[in-house]
Amino acid sequence: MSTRCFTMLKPGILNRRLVGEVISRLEKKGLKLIGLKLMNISTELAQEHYAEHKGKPFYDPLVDYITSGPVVAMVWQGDDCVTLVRKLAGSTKPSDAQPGTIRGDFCVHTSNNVIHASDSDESAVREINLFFKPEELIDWEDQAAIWY
Ligand code: 3AN
Repeated sequence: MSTRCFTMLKPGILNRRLVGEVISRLEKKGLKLIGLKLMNISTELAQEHYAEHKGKPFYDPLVDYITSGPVVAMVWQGDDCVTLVRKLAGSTKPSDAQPGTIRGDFCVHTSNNVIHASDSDESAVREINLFFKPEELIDWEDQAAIWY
């Protein structure tokens, strides 16, 4: 079933000029990009996005990190999209992330693990609504859909 995943490239990806590399991995997998924007996140939005982690020791540093520079916010769509994006992203802890995954290849510290991906279809809906207006999403007709 076609589902959506909110995905965010954190500031470290921009600092290190890896935006194209990471988008390319998601695109080549066969997922469909239906929303994309470069944005500065307000502290309020960052806190809301990570509300489930409020009170944990890494919460404030995490909010500081993702508001430290622009992020690339995206919505990807496809069959089992959340599962596929999270597989490509790799484990939360970079030392557990397999080589070949985004976190396995591009980061060392859990606190700066370079990419966010929704962890369920329900989270995806919540996060997409936080970051995108409905008119910012374009569910374009996929002429190559037979491949995906
Ligand atoms: P994921 O992003 O893989 O779904 P979550 O939801 O547990 O993982 O954590 C959200 C974010 O919080 C992670 N991407 C990471 O940046 C940060 N984080 C999680 N656990 C830790 C930790 N133990 N120490 C530092 N930062 C953490």
